[in-house]
Amino acid sequence: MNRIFESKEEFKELYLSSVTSLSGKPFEMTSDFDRFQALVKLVASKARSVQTETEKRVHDTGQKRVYYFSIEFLIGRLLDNYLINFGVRDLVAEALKEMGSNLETLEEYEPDPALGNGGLGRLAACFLDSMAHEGIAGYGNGMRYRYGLFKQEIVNGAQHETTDDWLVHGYPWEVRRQDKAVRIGFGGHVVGTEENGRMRYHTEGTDDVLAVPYDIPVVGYGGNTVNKLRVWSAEPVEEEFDLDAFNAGDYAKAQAHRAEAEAISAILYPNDAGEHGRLLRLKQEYLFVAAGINSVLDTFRKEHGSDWKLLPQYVAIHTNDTHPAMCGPELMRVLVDEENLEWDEAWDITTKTISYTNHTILPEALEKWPISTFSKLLPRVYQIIDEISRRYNAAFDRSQDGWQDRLRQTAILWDGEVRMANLSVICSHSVNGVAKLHTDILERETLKDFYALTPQKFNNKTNGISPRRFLAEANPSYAKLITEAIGTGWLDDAAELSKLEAFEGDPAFLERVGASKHENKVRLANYVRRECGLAIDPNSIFDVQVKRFHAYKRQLLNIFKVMDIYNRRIADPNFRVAPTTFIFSGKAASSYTFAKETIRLINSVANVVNNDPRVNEVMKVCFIPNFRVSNAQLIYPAAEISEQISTAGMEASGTSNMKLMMNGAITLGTMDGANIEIVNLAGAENEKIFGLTAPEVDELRASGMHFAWDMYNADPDRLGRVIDELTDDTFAALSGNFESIYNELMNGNDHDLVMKDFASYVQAWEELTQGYSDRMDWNRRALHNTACSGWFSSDRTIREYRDEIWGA
Ligand code: GLS
Repeated sequence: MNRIFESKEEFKELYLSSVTSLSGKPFEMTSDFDRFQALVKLVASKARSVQTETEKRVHDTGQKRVYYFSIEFLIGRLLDNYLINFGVRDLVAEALKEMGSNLETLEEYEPDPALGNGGLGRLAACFLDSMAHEGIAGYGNGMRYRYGLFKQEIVNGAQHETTDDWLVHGYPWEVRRQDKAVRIGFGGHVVGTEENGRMRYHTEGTDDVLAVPYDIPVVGYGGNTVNKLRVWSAEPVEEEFDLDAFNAGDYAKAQAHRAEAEAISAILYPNDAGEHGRLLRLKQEYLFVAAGINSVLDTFRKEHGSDWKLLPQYVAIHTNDTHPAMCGPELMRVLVDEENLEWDEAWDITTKTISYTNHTILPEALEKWPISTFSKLLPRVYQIIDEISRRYNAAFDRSQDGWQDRLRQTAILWDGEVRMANLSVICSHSVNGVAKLHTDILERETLKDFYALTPQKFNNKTNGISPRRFLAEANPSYAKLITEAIGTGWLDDAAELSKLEAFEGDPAFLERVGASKHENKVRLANYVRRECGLAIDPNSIFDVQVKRFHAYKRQLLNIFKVMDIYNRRIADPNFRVAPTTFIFSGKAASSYTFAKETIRLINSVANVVNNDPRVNEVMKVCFIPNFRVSNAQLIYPAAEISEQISTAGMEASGTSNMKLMMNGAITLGTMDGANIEIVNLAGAENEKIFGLTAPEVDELRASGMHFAWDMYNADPDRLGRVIDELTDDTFAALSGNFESIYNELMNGNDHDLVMKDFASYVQAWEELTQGYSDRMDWNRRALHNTACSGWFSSDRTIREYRDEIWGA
């Protein structure tokens, strides 16, 4: 462990000087905010010294550099994480206490940068953590949005979005690198000139903006590697302040030029399943791709000169979903237009350097852009895409039956659109899915024609999570217990968590597992009281579904279960229910009506249930607003049931399933995404599986059968009742009833199979919760889940990427 402070005394001395020099006040007069700022500055400066050493090591050994391009990074708060990774958390906490401060209080001042929507963005952050831990020279490349994902407030049960002004007090971890700014051109027209018998192209008349990088340190556990995340901000190339307009009182016009440039990095699009046809989104994508490629090549040139053949040997560029799909054409553009390489050589270099991960099979998330928009905004990049497409089509194997259809499915340009997923596959040497089932579906369905053409490109990399953040940091009481039992090795190698299996028969230890869970439930209950003014009982089961709201994730199924249990308990006070708190959290894309109505339904049910003394002994419903990394870290450790109930085949992987498993929750889920791997590792007897399987879902959908009304009629007392309650006034008091959900289900023929899976789901829940009375056995299953969760460490995932894709 490379500790940044040898002793409390050393820390105190450095810290005192940091506080006073930064605030300009005597220590006693400084505020908690001053102290927080100074602490971050101190840790950041230590991190930068290690970064310098890392950089030297990478340079001297000629280590391959991996660049992870992602339009989202959900990094969460960094301070606690970095103190843990540098091995000084306890030392710093004690020293601060002796100096009259509380570490946790100071940590609350850190913004939680919401530069991502959900799983995809958080995965990117876990990967940065693991790359640094594994000693990989791995760098994030993304966007620095002025405003994060909206702040979610609940008003009369409904989601309201307000601005997330996360930079309002500045961001103490970042360093602006004006010297590394890159000029990015949009629009204009392509000009070709002949040079030594060969055409060379450049673009004239572009509208330029400046991409300015900000670097954030990424500290790996063990403290030996500090990498960086580089995020780009858009600014005007030069200040064009219109003084005349200003003097005439037209302040908006005076600043119009700046505002237009800054708009490109103003916001994160609040959707994790595509937001298409928006010119600004395309500009964002090109900005971070072009600026990123420029900075990658700049570093390469300094180390290896212009011997571009060596690029794939020293550089890997990974594209996280299709958002950075322009990496291929942009790299081609630079190599051909600026570095004067022949097309074939440039193509060989490009495809050996780039790899691609697909994160979803939802058709609406496979990005497509109208050719007319694309070619106007990025004329030269479009020409290159057109040439890639022409060559792809020309070389297409026409000897096989059905080649026309295969070509149509895999073409880049089709129907007036640029298909970014196909572009990504064609420009990459590797294409992976994020869980076994997902990769199978890509190979068999979504990308089957590519798989038939180039099966060797395809591989699976099941997602993972950082055990430092989601166990050590989020769950200190459990982490302490684990370390007492098996030592600290699990922080380095999460596979060591399997040593906990030896304690599954130890009643005293299981007692302590339960006590730690209870402590976390109390902590969450306190948060809920503060945030929502709701009292929840830490002695009840905490049943948790936290994730983005989406029809396929079926929060609707979960709340139907709650409605059903409520109805049955009211009808029969002797109906036995294990006392449970049903906890939901998550945001819905601001334009996604169905998802937002589901949130409103949950809050409307909560409003009724929580105020009905007839059921309050046994149930409460709790919606925690504004789900984000920081409150997620309070929720996962408190969970006992992990709701992973997506329609089978739809959730590519899921990662909250892994976070909850590691924290000792039992999965109540369908055979979908990484749930399948959870069951394989921990055994079906330690989880609770229900519902249709992916092949059954396919079959049902393919049959075109209409069953919604049959289901409704077949179960009038329970399912039928729940459906009726969408449109009567049972849950309408808060802000009206739920006609649109009703219509979606009954007229849309239950597309997500909520009604089909309802009976088996509720039954599974009842069976699972009946087991809660045998607390010893419950705790054993919880511990077993933790013991089997080590494989889901993102360290394991990253080692697979390193060995099988990046060759780093
Ligand atoms: C997602 C998937 O929906 C998740 O299942 C997956 O775990 C995550 C990371 O691979 O990627 N795809 C997406 O567009 N948003 C996601 O969270």
